[in-house]
Amino acid sequence: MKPKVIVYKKVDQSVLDFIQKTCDVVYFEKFDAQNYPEFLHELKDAQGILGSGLKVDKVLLDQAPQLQIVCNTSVGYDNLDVPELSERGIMATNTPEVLNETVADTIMGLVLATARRMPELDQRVKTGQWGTKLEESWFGVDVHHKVLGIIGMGGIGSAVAKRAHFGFDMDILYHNRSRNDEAEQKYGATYCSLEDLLKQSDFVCVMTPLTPQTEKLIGKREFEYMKKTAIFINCSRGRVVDEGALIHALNTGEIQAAGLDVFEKEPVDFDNPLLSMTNVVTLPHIGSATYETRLKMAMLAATNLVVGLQGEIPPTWINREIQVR
Ligand code: 8YV
Repeated sequence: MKPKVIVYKKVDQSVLDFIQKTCDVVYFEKFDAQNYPEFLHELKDAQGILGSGLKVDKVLLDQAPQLQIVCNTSVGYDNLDVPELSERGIMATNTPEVLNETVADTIMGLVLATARRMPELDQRVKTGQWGTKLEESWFGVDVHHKVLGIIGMGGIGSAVAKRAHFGFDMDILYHNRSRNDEAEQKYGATYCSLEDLLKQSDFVCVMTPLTPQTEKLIGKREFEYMKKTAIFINCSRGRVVDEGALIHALNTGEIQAAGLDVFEKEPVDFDNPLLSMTNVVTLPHIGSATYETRLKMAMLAATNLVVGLQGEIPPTWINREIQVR
């Protein structure tokens, strides 16, 4: 008998076909509060689940006695209670690496958009404000030859460093749990303390995963350390930053601008003060959201699922140390 799995995120038909070769699939193309009870019902005898964003914790796992594997279609897995999964002998997998270059493109996009004020000026052009003389008050600041501070030099951080070094002649500072020799050698990145990075960088990019150690890593004191001309970029998780402190720093001119793909609460509330600031460029958490990369992520998650349920080693298995169920 084929194992039963739940796919609770829209995936390409090719991904679904691949999973269906070896599994019985219950597919929630649109997963929301309305069909959540149905999902819980199906979970009772499911051996695997695949999707993203779902909080997989003790409460949910109590309703999934047959579960053997949880496959996130994302690199971040702050939605998973990994110790609880490990305790129960359930495999957890994510989709690292395949999205590095795409997220790095998004980050460089935010760097350029904030520095050159592109969305703001786009609006000015479209609303007929472009007079015969270009106002100096519409000028931006250079990106090339500036100092880029990268907090979290993993795969995505390295892909950003590569772009910044070769494409923009930027000097790269980084702070990370451990030294990244490759980034130092290939992109001339210099390791430094968080405080030094914040004090010296023209652009500060946060790329750490959200963990208990990184929650609100960037708060009041960290914004105070930054240059008044600093541009702050966050494409990791909203909760890595104290959003109140960010709003305060922007309001008081402690920093110059921000480019944000992520927020404390998503979708961000329409009355969030960040949305009415012209020096803040916002995106709806689209870091990895290209057709090509999302397909690669879904296929990697599907491979983890299929391989894991066949008793083999999933390629990107998070809790490898466990005794599987
Ligand atoms: C996705 C992400 O937006 O991979 C991550 O951690 O944040 C993004 O790539 C998200 O998880 C939806 O798949």
